[in-house]
Amino acid sequence: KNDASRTVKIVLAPFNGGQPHGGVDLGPDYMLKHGLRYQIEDKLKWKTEVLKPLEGLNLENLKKEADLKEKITKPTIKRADLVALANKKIYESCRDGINKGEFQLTIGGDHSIAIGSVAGLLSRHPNAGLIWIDAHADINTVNTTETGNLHGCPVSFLANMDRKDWPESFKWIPENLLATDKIAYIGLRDVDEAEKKILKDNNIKAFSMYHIDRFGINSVVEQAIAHISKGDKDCPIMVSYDVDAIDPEASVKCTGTKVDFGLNNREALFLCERICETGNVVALDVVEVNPTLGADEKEILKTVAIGCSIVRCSLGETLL
Ligand code: NNH
Ligand code: MN
Ligand code: MN
Ligand code: MN
Repeated sequence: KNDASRTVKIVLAPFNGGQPHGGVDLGPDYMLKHGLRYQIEDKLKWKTEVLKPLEGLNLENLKKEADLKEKITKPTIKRADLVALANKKIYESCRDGINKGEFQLTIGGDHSIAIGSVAGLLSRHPNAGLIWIDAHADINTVNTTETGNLHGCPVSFLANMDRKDWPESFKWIPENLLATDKIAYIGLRDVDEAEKKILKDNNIKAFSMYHIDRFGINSVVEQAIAHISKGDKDCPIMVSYDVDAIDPEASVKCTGTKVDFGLNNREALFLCERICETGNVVALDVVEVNPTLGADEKEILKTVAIGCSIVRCSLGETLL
């Protein structure tokens, strides 16, 4: 919390295999080049250390091999073994390379990397609640996905849904990891029919853009925190932040699946500020920054900059 020895472990997850676009693997590079590490150390006075769980893997080669094979086999989920392998590395790195008092910051990469980051965080904080900020629910199972893109499925793996139908390569994921009543969504506006049924059947707390308009962002975040904390004022909180939650016109044009009418810039950062203010936030993912999808430098800079702002606000920059 307000401890002088606080350290951010920055986990780099430059992985793009969970969706069709190249370039989202450049998210970590761009955010670091934008000065993220300096901002955290110099402005916010946290120590930083960088972990690179994917360093040994030739991801582009592995992806090519998988795609070549899948041209013939046409599986319902794409590059499953590759996504499973990368996430196992991220999981192990988060589990073994980070101490309980340290802040886990994972920079993606596409949102499939949250399988590893959330599983890793829960290995240290099994009672943590998860706030998933996204235009999408990312809770398709291996059986419901329409696209086969695994960045649309991480929550179903974390919550152990349809486990019997998982490829063997995902079975490293612990079984009783995340209860569905420890999840709250904020920002939803493009949810598949099957996902709506999953949310409903499991009674999962989900705040869409409608709820933000109806109740305001302050009430929504308060309700989300209360829901996942279940009366424990010290309940650890993890935030998994997909930048496509933010409105494309407001700032986020460089992301693979833009959806109109999202969070404005203040709502986007207020969420981080308020969650930080609880003193309980232990981990953050920032995912789906894709610098190659910008029309010009200005668009790229805007997306990368708000990605960095999400981190700083989550670490307390704007709290007086
Ligand atoms: N629901 C869709 C799918 O399963 C879209 C997911 N895309 C995302 N998620 N960007 O955050 O493929
Ligand atoms: Mn997502
Ligand atoms: Mn999304
Ligand atoms: Mn859709």
